[in-house]
Amino acid sequence: QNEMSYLDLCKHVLENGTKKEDRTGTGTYSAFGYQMRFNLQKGFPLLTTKRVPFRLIVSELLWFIQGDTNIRYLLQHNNNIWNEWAFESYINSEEYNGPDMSDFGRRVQHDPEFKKVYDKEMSVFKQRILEENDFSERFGNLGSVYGKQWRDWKTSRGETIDQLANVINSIKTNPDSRRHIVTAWNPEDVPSNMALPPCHTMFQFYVADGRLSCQLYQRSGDIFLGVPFNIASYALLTHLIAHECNLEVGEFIHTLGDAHIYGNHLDQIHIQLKREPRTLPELLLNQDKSSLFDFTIEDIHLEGYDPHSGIKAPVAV
Ligand code: UFP
Repeated sequence: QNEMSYLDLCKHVLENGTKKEDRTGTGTYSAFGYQMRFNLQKGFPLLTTKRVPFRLIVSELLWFIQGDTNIRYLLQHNNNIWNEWAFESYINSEEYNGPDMSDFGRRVQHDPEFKKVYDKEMSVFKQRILEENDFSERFGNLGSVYGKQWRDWKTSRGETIDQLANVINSIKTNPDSRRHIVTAWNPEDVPSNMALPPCHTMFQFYVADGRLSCQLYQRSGDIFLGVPFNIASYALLTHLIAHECNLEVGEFIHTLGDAHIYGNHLDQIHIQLKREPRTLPELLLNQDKSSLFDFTIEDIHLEGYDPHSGIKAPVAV
């Protein structure tokens, strides 16, 4: 069962993880270097031991694939996962003259009065991103995040490289190549131009027996909140590229650097580990489209997703 490899990761870190302080001040249990394998022929690896919001994964991935770095598209699809990063640059700009929002990520979790003020400012911010072109250009853009590095990597000579189109081309024309790589880690852009230095730093494709496999190296993984998203996102990317290249799907191999469980996610992980995994869903892609660059949200469906209920947990910021 594919889901066991995720549940085994949770157990591994609970049993062998070291107590480690981290950037966010939350504290983690962490292990270094771990690998999970998901056979994509045996169902789509969206966890069933808790509900994972697939529509957010789809819109975020299509946003990356389009090379888009502006949160407007995400907001148009009711996806709020990148809002805080854009909001941060707005409140630090001269344009912002509302109430003090410093350290908002932590304060919203502990101060209900502040949360009300924050929610109001955030909702005004979102509205303006959606409605005002000029505002959205200035404050909706996250800079050198995944979409930029995948599709529009700037070279020192001022040219750009479309890594994603190139890798698809090389899979089609030279499947045996050992160089099917896309990297998001651009040392020149880390950390100054980036809202968040990329967590999924690079991935490689591999073709054998008519099947496309993908391996991701993720430098840092929040096992409870981030990793379930990351697994599904790369599984979906592998399906989309296999579809375009007329290949079957093979495996998704997920290699983690610092694999950590935050101290305030322990109860949640224990609840999840008591649950029995169910049959994985199947992914259905619109067969009338071939290129992943033409795919929209409506072209991607899941069938048979019947998970246990979602489990809430605070995000470390
Ligand atoms: N994180 C993930 N997956 C992601 C993402 C972030 O697990 O796709 F964008 C987590 C990992 C870590 C935090 O807990 O976010 C990033 O912090 P740092 O840059 O200090 O590793």
